Amino acid sequence: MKNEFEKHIDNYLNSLRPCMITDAIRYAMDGGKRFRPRIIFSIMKGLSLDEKLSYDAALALEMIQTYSLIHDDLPAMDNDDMRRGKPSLHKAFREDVAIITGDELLNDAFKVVAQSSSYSPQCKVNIISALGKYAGLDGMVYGQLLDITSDNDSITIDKLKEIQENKTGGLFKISCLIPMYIAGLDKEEYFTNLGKQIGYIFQNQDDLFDLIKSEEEMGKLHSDVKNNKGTALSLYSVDELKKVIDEEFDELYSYLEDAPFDPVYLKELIEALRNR
Ligand code: GRG
Repeated sequence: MKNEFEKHIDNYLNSLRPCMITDAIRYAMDGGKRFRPRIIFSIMKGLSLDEKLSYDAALALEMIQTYSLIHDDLPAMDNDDMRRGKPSLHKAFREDVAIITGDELLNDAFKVVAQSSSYSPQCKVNIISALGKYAGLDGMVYGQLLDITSDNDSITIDKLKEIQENKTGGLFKISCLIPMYIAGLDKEEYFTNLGKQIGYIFQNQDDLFDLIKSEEEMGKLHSDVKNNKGTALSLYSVDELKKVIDEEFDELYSYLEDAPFDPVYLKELIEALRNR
């Protein structure tokens, strides 16, 4: 049975104009792990807030996550044929349709927050600004630029961390900031650093799994080597990278000791991340 957030996504999908783009959005949104929304819900619980209040912002973030994957899979980017365990959008539909479906998801993400009845005007401005900032040139888009212009031979640890903080950490920063805005807290630095740290771990794990897990388990093809991408495995052996990831988890746990919310729910999610 679908959980409440999945039903919220369905309600959004059912509100869209029936056309090929809507079919493509429905196809692309299906099958994600919803890890970024789940971070939001864990922090909401830790702040003793009803997680439903965050659903529109979480939906917007998941829409931006989905657009980024659609565009990342395009022939001009990673050229991946599989995503979320099925043919990537440009394979299942058409390349031109995939491009504008990504565009539409990005546009509509801002509209979903702007039209939400869950947030005060100031809270909407804060959430929309964070989405624009950290999914854009102060986050994911900048990270993607660094990523597509880096290669296996020229990557350094500093460059790798900069890519991870922006490309992957950008959306995790938003996950952590959304509950902060909803709660009306003023702790931007704490929540941004929390998202950054989760981003490092998530991306290092992704690079590791790209090598050691099967394509079936990953739900996508192993394209980093094919594309001569600079990844953590350009710099570390598998065992070294596992150690780096363990140290990053330790740092995350010690950071959570100063959390301005009850971290018990986020820790549960982080444990699931550790054991995935
Ligand atoms: C900015 C034009 C433009 C395109 C965006 C940033 C980007 C391109 C793509 C990101 C692709 C990527 C592999 C990012 C690293 C983070 C990562 C591992 C994403 C996959 O996230 P999961 O595993 O995926 O949470 P699901 O499908 O579960 O949502």
